[in-house]
Amino acid sequence: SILMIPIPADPGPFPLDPAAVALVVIDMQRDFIEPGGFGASLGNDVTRLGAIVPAVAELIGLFRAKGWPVIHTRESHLPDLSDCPPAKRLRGKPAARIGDPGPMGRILVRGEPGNAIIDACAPIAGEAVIDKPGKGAFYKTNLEALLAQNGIRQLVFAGVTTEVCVQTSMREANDRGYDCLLVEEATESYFAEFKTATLAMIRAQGGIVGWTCTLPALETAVT
Ligand code: TIU
Repeated sequence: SILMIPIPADPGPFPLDPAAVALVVIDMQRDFIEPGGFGASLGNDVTRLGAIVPAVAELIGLFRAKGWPVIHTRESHLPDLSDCPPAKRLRGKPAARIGDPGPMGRILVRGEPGNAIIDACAPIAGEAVIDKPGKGAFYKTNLEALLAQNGIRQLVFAGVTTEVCVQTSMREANDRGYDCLLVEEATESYFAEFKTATLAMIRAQGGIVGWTCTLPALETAVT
């Protein structure tokens, strides 16, 4: 389209189409970012993730200012855990398993305090919130139908964690034909080296999964 905005990105310019782009903010929920949630129960140092909150909030603000759609996801399970495979609940040696009581309510259960998106990234009226039982945002959700209904063909990704729910969702989107762009400052992992590796593998081979860019590059290009 002649209205396409080239975003300086890797492995080359991302041809952003303002009429077909949406931001997908993955799992910026207390479960992963605050102590006492699912992320901490797995033995992770959750403080690393808090550092990206201002960048994610800024990115959300940019999309809102442009009038471009913002979609939020939450990883969660039904209170009866009927959507939680036993393999997921039983994996590893967590301090508390999915569904167990924790300081922010039952671990990774829909509607519990820990499942809420943190205030700085909270959805506003009109923004879709996708509850997902898996790591990928498309698995057992209505995301694909929602995107089709709104003519969205490009997805800008942010959120946590880079190599788990963000990368899985980006790969699911890539296989479905969406052009995907991951904003570097707006995603984080519990493992610094996994973030670095994920960014590298996404944009390798000519953008085998998609593109990566910096937040200032995106802001400057679209403002
Ligand atoms: N454990 C971990 O790194 N992530 C998750 O379990 N879920 C998301 O990435 N949201």
